[in-house]
Amino acid sequence: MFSSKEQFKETFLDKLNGMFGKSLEEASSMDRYMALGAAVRNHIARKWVKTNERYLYKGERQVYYFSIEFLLGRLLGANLLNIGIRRFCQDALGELGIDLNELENLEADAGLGNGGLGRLAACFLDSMASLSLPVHGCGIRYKYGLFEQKIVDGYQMELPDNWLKNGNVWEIRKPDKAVIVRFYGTVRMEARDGRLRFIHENYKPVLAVPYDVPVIGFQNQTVNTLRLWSAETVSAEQGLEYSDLNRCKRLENIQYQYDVDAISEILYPDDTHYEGRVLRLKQQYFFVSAGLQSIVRRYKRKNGTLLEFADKIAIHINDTHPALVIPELMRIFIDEEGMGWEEAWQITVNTVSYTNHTILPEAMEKWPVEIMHHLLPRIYMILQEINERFCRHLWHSFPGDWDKIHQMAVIADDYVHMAHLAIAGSYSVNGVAKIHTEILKKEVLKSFAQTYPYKFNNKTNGITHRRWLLQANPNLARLISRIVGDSWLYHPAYLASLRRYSEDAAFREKVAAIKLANKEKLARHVRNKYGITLDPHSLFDVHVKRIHAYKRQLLNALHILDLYNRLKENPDLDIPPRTFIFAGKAAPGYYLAKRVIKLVNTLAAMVNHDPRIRDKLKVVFLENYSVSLAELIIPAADLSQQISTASKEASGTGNMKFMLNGAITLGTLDGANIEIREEVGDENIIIFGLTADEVLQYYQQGGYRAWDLYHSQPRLQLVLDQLVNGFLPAPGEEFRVIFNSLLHDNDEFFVLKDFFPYAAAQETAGRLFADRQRWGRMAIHNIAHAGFFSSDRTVSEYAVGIWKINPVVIGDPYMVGMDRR
Ligand code: 26W
Repeated sequence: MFSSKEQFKETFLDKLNGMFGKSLEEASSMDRYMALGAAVRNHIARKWVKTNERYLYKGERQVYYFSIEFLLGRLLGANLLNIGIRRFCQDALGELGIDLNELENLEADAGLGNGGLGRLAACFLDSMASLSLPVHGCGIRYKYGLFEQKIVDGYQMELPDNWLKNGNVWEIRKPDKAVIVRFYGTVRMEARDGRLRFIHENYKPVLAVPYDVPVIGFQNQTVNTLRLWSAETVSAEQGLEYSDLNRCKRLENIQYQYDVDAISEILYPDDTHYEGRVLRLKQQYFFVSAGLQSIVRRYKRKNGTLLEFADKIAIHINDTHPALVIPELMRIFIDEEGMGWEEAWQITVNTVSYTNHTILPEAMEKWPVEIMHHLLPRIYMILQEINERFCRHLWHSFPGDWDKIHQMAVIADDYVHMAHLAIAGSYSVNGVAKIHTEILKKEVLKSFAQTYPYKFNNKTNGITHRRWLLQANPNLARLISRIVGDSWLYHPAYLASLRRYSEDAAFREKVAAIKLANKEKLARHVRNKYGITLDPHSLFDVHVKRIHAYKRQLLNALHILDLYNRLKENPDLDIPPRTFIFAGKAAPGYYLAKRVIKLVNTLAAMVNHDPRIRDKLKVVFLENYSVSLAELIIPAADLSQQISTASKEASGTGNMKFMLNGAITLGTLDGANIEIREEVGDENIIIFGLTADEVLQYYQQGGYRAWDLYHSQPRLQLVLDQLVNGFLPAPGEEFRVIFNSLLHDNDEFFVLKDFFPYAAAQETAGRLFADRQRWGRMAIHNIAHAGFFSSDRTVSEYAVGIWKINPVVIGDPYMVGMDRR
């Protein structure tokens, strides 16, 4: 801890002088931000080292969480809060005439993720460190994060996200811990000492260099590590074997450099359609192999043998993207450690656990055998062996049922099926919300659940309440702590003690005042950036998330058009003034999603400029949705739109962030919405639309008849016609594809089918909002019941139910000697 403000200021100024050779007056804001970051990093350095020592000496099981995405956002504010010195720094910097908020806003978001899956990994890191759990992250240090979205003339444009251009104060490069990952080449078999050896030759070596980022627990002694790997060319200094060096020389140098750089260059911006691109597979194997090599190396240094590996190490894979951990572990055990197949397999299966995040068939990863074979020849051999043994095993469960075995195979029809690999090669498979896990067990992975019922389990997602309430909504956090104390920060379930305050009118007023201030802050941002004036007293109706057909931004848009029509027909229509707020990125190649963005922007242009309805409706699309923008938007929301086609959204986590900030959910019975309803009760959530069972039933029947609805519902017909009859201020055929997806392609996502139930739910929302006392009660109920959705709860469930690990804390008898050092 800094002993005084004076000492802190001295440290900060020393950093500024040392790093930039500048005085306070000369230093730019960016210099100041960097100096502050470096001071904070130094401040926790000792704790970081001590945490690792503790883990080492204690010798209990450690977990490695492998994820191809970590959507961290900014770190300065979160780190200061977790260390417990944010206030202190703010005051001390204030005395130097520096605004801490300004410095915090200079930090580039670490946007190393697309959406839910990546942000979940980031929330988990925070909870794992805060619960003193020995879990480390393993991922890729992308040079470019998720693209920056610009809206030009209503269309999405993608710009590179050069987030490292000013450097990254939070990372430490560890070149001495680099390892070599091998691609391409051939495998030679050789009998030596009575054993068959596999020798990988003529491969292209890539140097994987780790960058470690500290993950600071909330006001405890834990600093865990997120290790991100960066790809570099191998050179003589790296102490390469002679043969490797020779090989590099033989390679076309420029091409080699280019190929290597590409590996950790960009994050794939598509989280909906898997793409069988070689580069993506390279990325996956790159961080998997690097991570495992460093884990095994470290383990062996401590333990000598690998006999107890599965007792001491757990590897968790976040979706199937890191599923190559399974054959790669087998390769290391067999080829490098000389183990037999059976023993290696047993250790591997007992080490790996897997989370599934989606049931969308187009997102299920499968790799063409050809690509796998060419890029990773030895891994492919192992996959073939895994497949053969797995199919033989299935034969016992389903004797004679070739169809079933074919359906379940790891390799079939010239593809490697990654989910099948992940299930066969792990001891635990979990879904991310109750309904999602049920659908996995009963539909998508039914045969697997029959074969391995003991592997399947549910772990409903969660979010870190520290970032999403304490940090994003400091005034609400302070109010809560004043009323019920601050133990909710450590035990989020204690938020429940707020429940009875929903009946306290004075408290409701305070909560409402904070909400209003948050809305004013967002309105200021919108005004400064877009020149659009929002009424902070209007209902802020918010739909922010990736743009995807199943998330149904289109349903929201069509309803706005319908509302506009009705308002024009009857300007006295009794609805509270509403501000529709959208944000979200579409995958660059996702044509339909991009048209939906254009549609929303077209509606905004039309509605916002119509003097007749101006004060009743506003529509804004905020560009470049990111963690930082979410932190601004979510605390300002009244209504949280979670309107996916039932069965399609595995869980959703935005829904949880909104309720924690006192927004009311308007949603379908999908993902975690179902559990939110269970927590808050029917009267504190607005539910509408088809259920998952109904949707699945329709699919079995080949859908419903969208045209019938069109012909029988004039209101709907009008809206649909307006998409294509020149009514909207956009080029002629602009929205024909949307029209066609609804009518000619028969509305795969039930937008029209759910339209009237949705409109009715929206009316209910408006009515409830108009009753401010009622709405205030609902808001408080939502906050009070959000504790369950803290990632502290989720991560504890993983720790107990899957990983079987305990917190590692100071004060444990084992540690006494060490703590005194
Ligand atoms: C293109 C390959 C691909 C496929 C799927 C890339 C990324 C994915 C992810 C699994 C998509 C994703 O982010 N899924 C979301 O995961 C969240 C965390 O569990 C859930 O809350 C969301 O419902 C789910 O869509």
